[in-house]
Amino acid sequence: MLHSVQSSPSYPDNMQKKSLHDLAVFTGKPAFSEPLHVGRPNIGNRAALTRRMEDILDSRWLTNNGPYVQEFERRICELTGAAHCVSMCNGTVGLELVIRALGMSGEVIVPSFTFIATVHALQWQGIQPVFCDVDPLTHTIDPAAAEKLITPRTSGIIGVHLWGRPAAPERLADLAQKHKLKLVFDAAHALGCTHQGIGIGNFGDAEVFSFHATKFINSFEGGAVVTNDAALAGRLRMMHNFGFTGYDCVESIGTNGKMPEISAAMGITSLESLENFVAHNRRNFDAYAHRLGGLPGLRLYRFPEEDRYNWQYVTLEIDPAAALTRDEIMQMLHAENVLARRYFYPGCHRMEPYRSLYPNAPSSLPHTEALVQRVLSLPTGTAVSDSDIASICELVTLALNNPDAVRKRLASNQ
Ligand code: T4K
Repeated sequence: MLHSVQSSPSYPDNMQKKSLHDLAVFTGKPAFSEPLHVGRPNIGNRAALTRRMEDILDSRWLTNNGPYVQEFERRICELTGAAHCVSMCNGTVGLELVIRALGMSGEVIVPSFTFIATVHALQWQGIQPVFCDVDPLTHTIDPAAAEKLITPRTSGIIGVHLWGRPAAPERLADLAQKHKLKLVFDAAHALGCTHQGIGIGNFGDAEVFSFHATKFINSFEGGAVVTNDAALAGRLRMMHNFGFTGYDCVESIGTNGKMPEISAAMGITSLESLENFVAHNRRNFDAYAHRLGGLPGLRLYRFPEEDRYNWQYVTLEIDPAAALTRDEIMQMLHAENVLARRYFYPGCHRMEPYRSLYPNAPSSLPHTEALVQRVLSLPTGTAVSDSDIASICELVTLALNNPDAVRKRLASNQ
């Protein structure tokens, strides 16, 4: 049975969908009256945020390394265990600045199975991204494949902790050391995660977090570079403030990458609810695992139990030989107002300008090519309740039990 949604009054009672024709791709009403998104922001304690916003307005200190930014950076250091945090206006600028501050140039090895910002941050500064395949089990960069891509022009590697899964930090560090390369981790998904007990934020030369609205800890927009290298942190601090070192004194090229006070206030407020957000995400993950577990051809991307994760992405892998394809399941869910996402389809190498620059890339990325056809991110976060998940899973089950009819109907709807 499809339940009414207690936690979100905007969703009225969901219908019971007993038969195939109750599905919205046939003649049924959508199961959700409003779109259920992947990436609905988590909102912390509103009263605490409002108090902080009043304080910011009262103090008339709105940006430029104000007290809330300093507190936010302190709290990120406490959480990760890393020595330095330089907050940024977003994660993309954090990536661009750390790439520049480390002097990366020529070629940098990077997975294609990531959000486009990881790759754009290189190309934007005239650095050639060299696409590396991923491990099909972890979805993160394959260090053995990365080693084969090293040339005399290679200056660095960017690993991505996709879904919050650490991207082989030791193996990549060994590789970087052996070949004298810089190593950065795009940790946009991995705040609050650990690897062998060590907080993400402590690996490579630096790690970059995102606090975009859709991340489980958000600062509206925001990012941070975290590092144990004091000199690097100093350079980043200068570079994200136009290169200023004091009044009237510019010591390097720079830009405006600063996080404003309002974002830091939201970030601090979000951090205060971190444990609740993780617990909610974990419950959601378990609910999906319980309800989808037995369905043939479906597999939830899982994390090894020994470390800490934030569980902010629920990624379903749909075997191409399953009764319905990933895209058919997605279309069926979209008709029900469940806006599941194909993160990160079609792979950066198949988006411009990379598709034109590197037309042969697909042949060297077999695991990436396969994964982008089979993954589907499902709604989670505090805006998604257990009864929402029960409804989503019932929809998937109903469709998978009637694959031929659903496929035929989808084809005729096009
Ligand atoms: N590296 C990686 C690995 C990343 O995943 C990202 C960002 C970055 C780097 C760059 O960090 P930032 O520069 O962004 O700090 C979203 C986010 O925009 C993007 O930040 C994120 N990754 C990516 C995984 O997801 P889109 O284009 O898929 O969706 P978007 O932003 O339209 O939001 C998704 C859905 O969330 C919407 O359909 C509606 C809902 N939503 C969104 C916003 C912004 C809300 O309900 N409320 C909101 O305020 O990229």
